[in-house]
Amino acid sequence: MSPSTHWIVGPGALGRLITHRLVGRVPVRLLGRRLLPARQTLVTPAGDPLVQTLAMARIDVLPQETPAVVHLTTKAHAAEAAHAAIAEHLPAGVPLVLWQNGFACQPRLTERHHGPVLCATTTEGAHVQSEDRVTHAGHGHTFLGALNGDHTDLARTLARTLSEAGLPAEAADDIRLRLWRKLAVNAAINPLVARYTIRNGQLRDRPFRPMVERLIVEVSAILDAEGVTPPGGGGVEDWRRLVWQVIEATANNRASMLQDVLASRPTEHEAILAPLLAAASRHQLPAPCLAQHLHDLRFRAEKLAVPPTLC
Ligand code: KPL
Repeated sequence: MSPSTHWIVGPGALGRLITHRLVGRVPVRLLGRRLLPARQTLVTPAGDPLVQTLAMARIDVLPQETPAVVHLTTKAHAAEAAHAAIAEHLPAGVPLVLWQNGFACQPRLTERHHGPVLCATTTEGAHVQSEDRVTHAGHGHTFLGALNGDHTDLARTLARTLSEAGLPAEAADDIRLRLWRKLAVNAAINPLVARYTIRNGQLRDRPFRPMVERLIVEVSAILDAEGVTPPGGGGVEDWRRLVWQVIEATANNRASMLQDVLASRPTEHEAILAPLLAAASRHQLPAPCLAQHLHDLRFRAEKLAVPPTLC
C-alpha cells in the first residue's frame, strides 16, 4: 500500500489548524513531544467551534507507518531538532514541507533531508487558546515551493490538497524571494510590537512610527544589496508600502512574536533578524536598530532584563 498519511510535526496553532482542515480529506496525524487531548476544537474565522478527534503521536514513539509527506510546523528555532528526531525513522524520498518563518532552517534542512523539500509561507492567522482549542483568526494564502525551484508537481499537488481543505494555496517558483519578503515585514514589525506589547496597528502612531521607518530603511538597504526585491520592483518606497500595507491589514492583530512573549515562549528572533544582520555584515552595511533588537531579544532569551531602547 502506498503511503497516504500526512504527518504534521509541531502541534502549535499552525500545525493544529492544518490538521483540523485536512481531517476527513486525507489521513492525517499530528505529532509532538507530548500528546494533547485527542478531542480538539478549532474556532473558525466566523466564530463557530469545530470539534474533531485528531489522530496524534509522540515523536519519540513514532507510528509504524511511512508518511506520504511530513509537514514541519514547529517554530523556526525548534525545526532542526524536530527533524533530527524523526529523520532517521523515515525512508529516503519522503517529502518534507517547512512552514517556518525567517530564513534559517530552510537552506540547512533542504540540504540535510533525504527527499524533496518544499518551503511554505503563509498568511493564515491562528493562535492557541488552550491544550484543546485553537482559533483560526483570519483566512490567508499559502505559497509552496522548493528553494531551487524543483519539485513543482509536488508543490502543485500539495497546494491543491490544502486548497480543497479550505487553506488556499499555490505553487510558487520564487519561494526564496517570498520567504525573504515575509522576513522583511516580520523584521520591521515583530521586534517592536513584542518589546512594547502593542497590537500591530499601534505602530502607526507616535512614538512607534519613526521606529518602524528606521527599520524599513535598514532592511531595504540590506535586501537591495542581496538582490531581494519588494513587490513593485525595488527601493525603499516599495518596502515602505509593503510594510505599512501589512500593518494596516493586521492592525488589530497581536503579531506572533508578541504572542510568544506574552506566553513566555522563545521568540523567532534568530530566524528573522540574524539572517538580515549576516547579510548586512557581508555587504558592510550599518544596521544599528536591527542589531539592537537582536541583542535585546537574545538577552530576553537568556532571561535577563534589558532596558528599553528607542530603535
Ligand atoms: O506575520 C506576522 C506575524 O504575526 O508574525 C505579521 C502579522 C505580518 C506581523 O509581522
